[in-house]
Amino acid sequence: MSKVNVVRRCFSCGAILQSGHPDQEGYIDKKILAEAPLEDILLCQSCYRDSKFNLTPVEAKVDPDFLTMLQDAQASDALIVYVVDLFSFECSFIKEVSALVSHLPMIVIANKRDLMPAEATDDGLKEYVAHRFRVAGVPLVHDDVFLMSLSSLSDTSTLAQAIEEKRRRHDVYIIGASGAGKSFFLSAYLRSYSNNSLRSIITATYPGTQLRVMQIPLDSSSSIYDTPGTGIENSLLGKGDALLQKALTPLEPLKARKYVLEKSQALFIGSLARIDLLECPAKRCEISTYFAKGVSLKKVISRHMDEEFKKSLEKKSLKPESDLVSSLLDMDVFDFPVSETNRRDIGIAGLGWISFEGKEQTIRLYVPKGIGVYGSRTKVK
Ligand SMILES: Nc1nc2c(ncn2[C@@H]2O[C@H](COP(=O)(O)OP(=O)(O)OP(=O)(O)O)[C@@H](O)[C@H]2O)c(=O)[nH]1
Ligand SMILES: [Mg+2]
Repeated sequence: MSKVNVVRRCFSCGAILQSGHPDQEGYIDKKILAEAPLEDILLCQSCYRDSKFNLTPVEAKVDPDFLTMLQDAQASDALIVYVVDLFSFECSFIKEVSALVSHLPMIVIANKRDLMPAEATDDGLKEYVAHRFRVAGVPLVHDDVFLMSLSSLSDTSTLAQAIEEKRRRHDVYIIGASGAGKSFFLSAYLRSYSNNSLRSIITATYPGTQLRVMQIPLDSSSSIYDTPGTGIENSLLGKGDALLQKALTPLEPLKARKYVLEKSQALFIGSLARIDLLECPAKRCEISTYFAKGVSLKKVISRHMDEEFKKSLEKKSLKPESDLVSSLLDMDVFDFPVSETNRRDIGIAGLGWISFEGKEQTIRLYVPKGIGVYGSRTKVK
């Protein structure tokens, strides 16, 4: 048989890659096309320039009105009560928001404690949350973090007292990503609230913006504001239909499902995501995975991983499946070269995370386009 050349396609747009015509579809630098190993993912120059690939994990967008409101909070030296969801933690961070609130007094409510695995400790979780805020530029300490399970009628009196002390008679803004638990907090807070002002609780448009906020008077001149949640369009919990949301939302404490991966092996996460162990100098990598029960996981050993993934999508064998992903072209790809040697997490916004000992691995993550990913120190020690 005569020689056959493999035709390579752009991973993002599918165009056949070529180096002869820079003005035509599928153009890529000659050297890259000639020298890139066959298993490497390649992008044509146009897709690469469009930043469709692997540049920075996506952050949620923020409504400019929200920033206007936070400027008010800043001007009045208000207390920020920042509600975060411990399960879907990553959506909480938006650079512009962190920048505006970083110098304000702050209390963080780390909600949905009930969903954390049995091995998670209160101290470990508080330290994790404080650390992640510090990395985002907000100087938070362990004692500013309150762990709560607000959907189970928690006692919020200690929290209410901390808010009262820390606000120094200034306004209070409850902020956080959509679905983090702000309204649940407010309901709990209102159970022991008494209105000592002459003003009523109102829901109104915040001055100078289109935002609808609930304003609860605290005294004659200050109030607490329940503000609209910031966007979670970079989270799987902000995408897809109700069935998908149901499958992804844990209803009970997460239980670690453990796997051992060797170099070039992969873990398929439902029909939504995939983790490949590209490099592993220590030969094997033990990982604990934390996903809702309804998310099927499958360890895959194959020389043709893309083919296997395609077959798995076609067979719809792994749950949940979603029309967000019908082929690899619907996915963003991120590589995590792990240089740290402590216990690490790599996670996918709204889906869950894996945890492992850092040992110079390189981990490749495939996620639906537009979904945020992160790597950090571990949440559960
Ligand atoms: N497991 C668990 N779920 C919770 C907890 N608190 C709230 N939820 C769930 O999280 C969802 C969102 O809670 P909300 O209080 O409405 O969230 P929010 O921050 O006000 O959301 P937006 O108003 O959209 O910004 C609800 O479906 C609750 O059932 C909790 O402590 N544990
Ligand atoms: Mg709400």
